[in-house]
Amino acid sequence: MQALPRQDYVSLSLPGPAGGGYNNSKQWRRQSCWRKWKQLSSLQRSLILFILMLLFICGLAVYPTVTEHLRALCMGLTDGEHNTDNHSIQKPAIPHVLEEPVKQEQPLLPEKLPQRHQYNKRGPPLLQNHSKKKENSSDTAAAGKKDGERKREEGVISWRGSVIDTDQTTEGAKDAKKEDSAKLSKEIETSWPKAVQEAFKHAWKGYKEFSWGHDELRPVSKSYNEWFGLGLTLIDSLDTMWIMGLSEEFEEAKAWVATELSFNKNVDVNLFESTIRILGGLLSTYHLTKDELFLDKAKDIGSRLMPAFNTPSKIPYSDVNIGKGIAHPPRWTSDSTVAEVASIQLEFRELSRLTQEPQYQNVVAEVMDKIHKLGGKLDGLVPMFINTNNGQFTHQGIFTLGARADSYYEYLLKQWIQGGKKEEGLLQDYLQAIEGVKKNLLQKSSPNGLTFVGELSHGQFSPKMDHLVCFLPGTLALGAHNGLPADHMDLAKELMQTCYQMYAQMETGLSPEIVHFNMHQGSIRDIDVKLADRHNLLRPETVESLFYLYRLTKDQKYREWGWEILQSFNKFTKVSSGGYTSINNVRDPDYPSPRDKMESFFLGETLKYLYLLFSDDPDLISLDKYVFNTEAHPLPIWPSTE
Ligand code: DMJ
Repeated sequence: MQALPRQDYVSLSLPGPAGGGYNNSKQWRRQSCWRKWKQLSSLQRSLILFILMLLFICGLAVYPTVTEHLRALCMGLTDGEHNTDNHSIQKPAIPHVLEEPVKQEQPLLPEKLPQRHQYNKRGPPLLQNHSKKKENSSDTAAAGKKDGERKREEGVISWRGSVIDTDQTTEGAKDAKKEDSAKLSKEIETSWPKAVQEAFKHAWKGYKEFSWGHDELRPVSKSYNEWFGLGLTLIDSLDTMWIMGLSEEFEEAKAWVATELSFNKNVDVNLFESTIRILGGLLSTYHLTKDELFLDKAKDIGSRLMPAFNTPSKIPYSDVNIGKGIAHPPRWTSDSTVAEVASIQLEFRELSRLTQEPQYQNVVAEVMDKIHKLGGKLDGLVPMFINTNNGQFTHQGIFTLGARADSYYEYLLKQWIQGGKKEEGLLQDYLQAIEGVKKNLLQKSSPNGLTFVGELSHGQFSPKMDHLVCFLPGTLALGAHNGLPADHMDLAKELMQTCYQMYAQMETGLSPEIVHFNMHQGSIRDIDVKLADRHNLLRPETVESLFYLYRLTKDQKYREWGWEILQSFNKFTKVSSGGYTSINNVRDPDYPSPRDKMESFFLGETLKYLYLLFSDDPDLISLDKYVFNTEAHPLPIWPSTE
């Protein structure tokens, strides 16, 4: 086909008043305007100037709205290019495949919840504040509301119109609140866990129909994505189905594990991901079911991962070919990330305990021991990379609780708990790290003073926080429950509020991958989201922490927040033919732009934690008997006799 000549502009020739060209006409208009201006009285001139000033100020006030729209227009192009998980990049897909945002069956009327979850109020910052105030003054129904409920609504109102709790309740209001809470609790127990089961079944339907036995569902294109080729979603979901009592689904998945799952494959797998999802999933399913099938499979994959530790430093490589028994680092570096090498211990230690073969525990203990002794930390905080040849930290001076470091901190505490709280070194490293967080990374946002965990780069603080950091409130609460300082629980509650706001302040009610907090006085909102960070991958960290906070405080608000989040997932990520999809833009409820991928952790973690959050059976995976690995697979706390 012949290419058409490119035309970048259209030329117009405009006649001037005296037949002149464009330049003359412009000059003529300028002169005539000036003449007219001179003929005006000074009062008229002042009036015009005043109106112009007013227009200019109004223009500034709506500026965020304008930019939001422009950004939304660009989203499809830019966000699709950003992927933090190293999986294949999916093109943004058409939105009409998402479930129509009709009201789903809601066991609780939205009016009964504190007014935080009202999509029609979402909008640009200034409008929201404005509409909320107006609504408060004119809403006569509000006058009849119970004291406790009204007090809640009197909390600080964020720019999106959501309420940030302030604890100013009177005694009478507290009683009313208790009554409300008991009623709510009953309703929650009966219907909310069912709503999570329904969500799981819908996700499973898509997986079963379009990607059975493959790694991840692509719900929009009704196909699948292969990462390791090991049925990742199926394995990650096993214990969730068991916990939810979905026996039919569990049995068909078990049959697949028995007949189809083989690790004798010439594939490269990531050591960390396959340990937390596959080894962790199989071990926890074995514990819940006592079915030897899962232990046999766990031993098989565990032993195939061992070559990763054959490195000069004993710090493992990131990748292993489980068929050939050869491990290697990524092509571009000989570094591994600290989170990856220090978040495989719970699983390997448990494998040793079950098999009575010490080699699994030994290799991961050596990694912990090396990191424990390394220099280059800052008040217990670790850099993000470690070299597999010399065993030293690399890219030093950068500290985060987010990607590449997060679960190092989580596993310090959890190994200590798993082993019966005897391993002093782990505890000391954990306590020191939390002090390091307080000293170096903790700040408050403006205007509402949300506590957040930022990052440090060569002494320079950045108010950036990954959604991944939202594991921290749960971990801190778990530590406090196990006898660590009570102020860890205080911090857990503050950070929980922040993580909730990362959802509540977005137009879809879903958190972006990364947020930036405003710290300067006079900011109009606490949270900003950069264009490239607006995606939501159906991640679990916030609902994970909500589960811990609810279990350990019994404060009903954490369940309400979880319920809001579930509804937002249903509204903006549910695909009608089955499955849920990650999305590109949490700021655009009209075009969230599906990414066409359902991560295995949505079934393995997000829905499991939501179910446990709503279930009122404290023995359903008791926190005094089990410790969850970083992929939400519960492993037993070792009996004190061992
Ligand atoms: C999961 O695989 C694990 O929770 C991991 O620790 C972090 N990333 C995902 C979920 O976000």
